[in-house]
Amino acid sequence: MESKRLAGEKAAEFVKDGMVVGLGTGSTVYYTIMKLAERMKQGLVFKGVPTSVETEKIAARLGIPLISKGEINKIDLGIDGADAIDPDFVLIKGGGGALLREKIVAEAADQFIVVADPGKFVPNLADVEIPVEVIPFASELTEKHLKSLGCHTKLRVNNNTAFITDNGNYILDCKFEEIKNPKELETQILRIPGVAENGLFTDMANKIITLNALGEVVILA
Ligand code: ABF
Repeated sequence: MESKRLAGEKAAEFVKDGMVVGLGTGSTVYYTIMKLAERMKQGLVFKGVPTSVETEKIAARLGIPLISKGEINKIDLGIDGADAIDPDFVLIKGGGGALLREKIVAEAADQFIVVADPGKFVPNLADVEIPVEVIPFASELTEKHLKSLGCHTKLRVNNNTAFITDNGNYILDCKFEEIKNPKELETQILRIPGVAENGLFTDMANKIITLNALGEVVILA
């Protein structure tokens, strides 16, 4: 989609020589990664930290140098997509199932830029399911606990079998009737034993790159 390409490519301009860059997952940040590979051929020097096996493969195919696991100490800039963005820039991520590594990278990055087509903006986060990554051990108990927070849960499936994340976990997509305080909800979900991470990203986005009604790229901060 053209809007994804424009937003994604714009973000690549923020990468400077010598940076360690968190490379997100999804169809918008794909264009950022492609643009970065192009800039690399023109002399840009940087290293990437991929947020998923999928992104790792794309980066490796493009010859982008990656920092190995166990050697990730500092991330200068993270760039990633989102499934939903509310008026306070709270994000819901994890539609692609990569939320755990995405949050580790977003949290660690000095700056975090979100690239999103205009369709990702929602007035109310409760309209969107929150993906929750749970470890398979006793996941029924974790699910029961999640339901006690007031949501409907749905085990994510792929080809009639449970979807397995890059970390060997399940995803429960959780639909709340209302979300009054996203920050508090993010913490409440995280406190449940068995939850590895959830897709609410509060207080993380420093910039959002998207398109306005005229189809022009805009940077919201
Ligand atoms: C990733 O990008 C995921 O969290 C999310 O599922 C996806 C966003 O979608 P898109 O493919 O439209 O960029 O960050």
